[in-house]
Amino acid sequence: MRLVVLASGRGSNLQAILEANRRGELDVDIVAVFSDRADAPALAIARAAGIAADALDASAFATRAAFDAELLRRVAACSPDLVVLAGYMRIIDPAVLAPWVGRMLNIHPSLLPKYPGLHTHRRALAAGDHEHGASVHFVTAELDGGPVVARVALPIHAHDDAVTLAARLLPLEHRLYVGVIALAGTGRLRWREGMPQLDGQALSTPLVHDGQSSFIGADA
Ligand code: NHR
Ligand code: GAR
Repeated sequence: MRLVVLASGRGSNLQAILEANRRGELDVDIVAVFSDRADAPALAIARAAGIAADALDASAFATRAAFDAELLRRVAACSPDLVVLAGYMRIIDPAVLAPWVGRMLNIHPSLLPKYPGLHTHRRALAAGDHEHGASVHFVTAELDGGPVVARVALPIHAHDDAVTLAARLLPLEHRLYVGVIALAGTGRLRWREGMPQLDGQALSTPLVHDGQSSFIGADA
């Protein structure tokens, strides 16, 4: 499976994907990494791994849609089977996105449908939630609103702040994303008729990841 990764920042999810691939937990061909930020550490991580890495400067485009069209033109030139958003921070224009629906995943740091958008850790704490987590979903026009494939949850501790919570969640995110990409890479997870399918059955309830190495329940 040919994979393209889009990332805006630190790149720890990208790094986790690369390491899982090296360990053989994944068997994907990471063909390119693109960013909307030339200074994204994710680009350096990609280059250090010998992966083509490029940034596009949004200020050089007249409109958001023009930027997205050029970005996805370049992505398309890599012929990916799957595009993975890994800390990608720019909303993609729905019309430009349309042909990619079903071939693009995102990891979002909340238990969707709770807290789409930004500042999820802060919002979960402010709401007094006892549980937080991350979700992997197919990217659709609706921001963080596409079908959720899988989630991982963790308890919120009394003394947590946004920093401690994000730090405890991050390694779980990495394992969740690797787990979902593995399902896609082996062909078990597919997009059929506007819905995710697992092993040929509509995935009507998200899978639950144990935060270690496997999915619980849902037979995956
Ligand atoms: N694009 C579409 N069409 N649909 C989705 O579900 C998307 C998407 C692009 C990115 C990731 C998402 C997340 O996991 C994602 C999902 C950026 C913003 C945002 O508000 C919100 C959600 C996500 C990514 N971005 C601001 C913008 O104007 C910029 C914020 C910033 O640079 O700090 O694009 O959270
Ligand atoms: C991750 O926590 C990811 O869930 C979140 O940003 C971090 C990226 O870290 N994504 C979003 O907030 C998307 N808007 P990374 O760059 O180290 O992978």
